[in-house]
Amino acid sequence: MSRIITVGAAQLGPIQKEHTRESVVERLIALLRQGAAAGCDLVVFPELALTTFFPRWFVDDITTADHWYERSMPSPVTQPLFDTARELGVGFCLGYAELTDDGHRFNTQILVEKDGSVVAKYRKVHIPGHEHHEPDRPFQHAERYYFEPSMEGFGVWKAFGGRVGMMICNDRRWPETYRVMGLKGVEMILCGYNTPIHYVPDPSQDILQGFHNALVMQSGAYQNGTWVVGVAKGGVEEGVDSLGQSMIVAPSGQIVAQALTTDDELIFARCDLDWCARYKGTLFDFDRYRRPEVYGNITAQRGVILD
Ligand code: CDT
Repeated sequence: MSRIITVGAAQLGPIQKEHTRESVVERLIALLRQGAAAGCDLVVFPELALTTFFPRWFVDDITTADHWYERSMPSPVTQPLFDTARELGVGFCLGYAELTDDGHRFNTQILVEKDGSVVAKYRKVHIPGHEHHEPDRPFQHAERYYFEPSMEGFGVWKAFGGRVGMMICNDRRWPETYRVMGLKGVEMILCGYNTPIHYVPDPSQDILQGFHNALVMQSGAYQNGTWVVGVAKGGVEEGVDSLGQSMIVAPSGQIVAQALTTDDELIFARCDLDWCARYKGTLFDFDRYRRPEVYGNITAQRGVILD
């Protein structure tokens, strides 16, 4: 017996400031239809997939940025995506900026089943970048101004015949992200990202963006015996070049599919969830080999404490 999810990673090319939500939803629907034609059960879209990556601009009054956020999901503009999913019998995962009724702002991702119903919501935990305007930068990365970090942590949900978890962009660089989900038996982690190639605090990392992207997702997959689906919004958006290289990684840590462009592009793979057990039951048999009694620092402290 094998448990197969055919998953599509629906990479997006840039979304410019003047592009309407309606035009973006049309692009998402076109990718969803490609996914259906390829036999996908589930199609994964990037982080903040409905708009340009607006944290690259700072505004003094955050309410003037409210138009970048979604107040409901589905919304009138996104409803056609949900309707198409139900019509095609294909689920999806979508990242967007969320503004709650009580004024909280999250970087959010939802998992939608094949019948168009929302089965899970994840709000980004690791918020990178800066809180204040930094005028000397060529572009801002003010996620810490626009989003609060979620206190809900990392969920794993029974969906698509397996155990599915979610993370968003910078979360993928932190081993704790994968491990918390690994401890909940995750079999497939879905991750949207927007990664500028130019890393302003240390430009020597620019040429390593692709390497680091693969490194963290491949090691997270292998060390936790899980599939990882990483999906970019890539290309030159408002003058900022962003990494593509969307990929589907097996529990072995091997890349089984990778995007070739930085445009709208669907890649897909037939993912056998039972492959996870080969790693979870042997080298990474957590119950047998982990030593939580000596891992206390991991949850007890945030930064480095020197003796
Ligand atoms: N969106 C997001 O989290 N991007 C970060 C960029 C680096 S921090 C400025 C990332 O980890 O890819």
